[in-house]
Amino acid sequence: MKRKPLRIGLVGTGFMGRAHSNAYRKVGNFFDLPYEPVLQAVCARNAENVAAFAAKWGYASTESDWRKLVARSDVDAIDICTPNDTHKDIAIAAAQAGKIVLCEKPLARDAREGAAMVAAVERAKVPNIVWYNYRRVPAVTLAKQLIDEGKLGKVFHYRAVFLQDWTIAASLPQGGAGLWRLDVNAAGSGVTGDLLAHCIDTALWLNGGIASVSAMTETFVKQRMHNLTGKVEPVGIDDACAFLARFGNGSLGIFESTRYARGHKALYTFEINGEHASIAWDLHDLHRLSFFDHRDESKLRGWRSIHVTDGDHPYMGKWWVPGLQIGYEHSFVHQVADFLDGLGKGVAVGPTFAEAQRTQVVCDTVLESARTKAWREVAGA
Ligand code: SOE
Repeated sequence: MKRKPLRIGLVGTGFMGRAHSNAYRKVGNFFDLPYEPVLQAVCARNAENVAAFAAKWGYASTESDWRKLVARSDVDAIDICTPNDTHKDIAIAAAQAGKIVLCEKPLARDAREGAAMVAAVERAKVPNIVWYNYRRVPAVTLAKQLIDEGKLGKVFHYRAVFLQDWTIAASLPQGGAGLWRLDVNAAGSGVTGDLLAHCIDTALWLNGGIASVSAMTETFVKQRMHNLTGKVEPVGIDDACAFLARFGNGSLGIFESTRYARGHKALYTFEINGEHASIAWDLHDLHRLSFFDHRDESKLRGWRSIHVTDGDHPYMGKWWVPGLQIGYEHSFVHQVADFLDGLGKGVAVGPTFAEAQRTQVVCDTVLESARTKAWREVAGA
């Protein structure tokens, strides 16, 4: 298949800038697609850093002002990998310039910003997507297939946690490169927007809409030195959040996230219990899906650990040979592959901005419930 070039303009050179660049570079080697990403330009404020990043990843040019990048006629798509407080302005400007927009999660700091971004891409009719990458871990995509095939039957319970331990030290500052997730002005919220947003995106995808929530949050370290002001300032983010949820399909949800679970670096797990079967997944063992089916012959009944590496498992036919596993970075490759495939067919590929906005609304409702100490209905659920 002759591939058309899709010229990428990347904004941001941090952890996600690397994850996305890696995906653009690899995708064409493994997937047959109508488009080939071209690393046209990368943008970041620090000229030295951006030049080093461009050299390392193979970008043809650099910019130090995202407005210049958005205005360039030799760029087709803007990929936003900068802190959350910059997503709205870049995405809206990119949409107004007629660019395809790819945005790192969460869509925005809150649902108000998210709504403006959805309106902009819909008004401009530009293809758009948000990088909720865990949907495209093959074991998670397999979970989706099993649920859609009705293997679980009626779902009763959805349980998800995302645990980390990297902010326990009270001496850790907030703000600036690497630590903007602790600064409420840059991030919008703490674990709710950063980690629970992943859990909520997966849950909405696998189990449908959330109707109402009851939440509690805590900020364990109340003030931290701010890297940008040099002063000790109040901490405005939630360090931990737990919430109960009622799904539209009648099932009950429990979600928990914290950056204070000593020993856990990125423990994202979920378990879903249905009338016939249950499934469970663990990011630390991401190529396995646990499955229990009550309809199995009773003497053989038990939890199976499916090694999701066979040619007929989602995405796996494109990689090595059965039994050989892939990892975290491949979820980003899969997202690019699906997006480019959709672009060729003229169909939207999720999570679109509009879909990611539903996660944003749940996050806002969770924080509102915690603030008011009351159950809250999720608007538009
Ligand atoms: C936070 O530490 C973080 O990097 C999130 O921002 C990512 O979205 C998550 O996938 C891993 O943890």
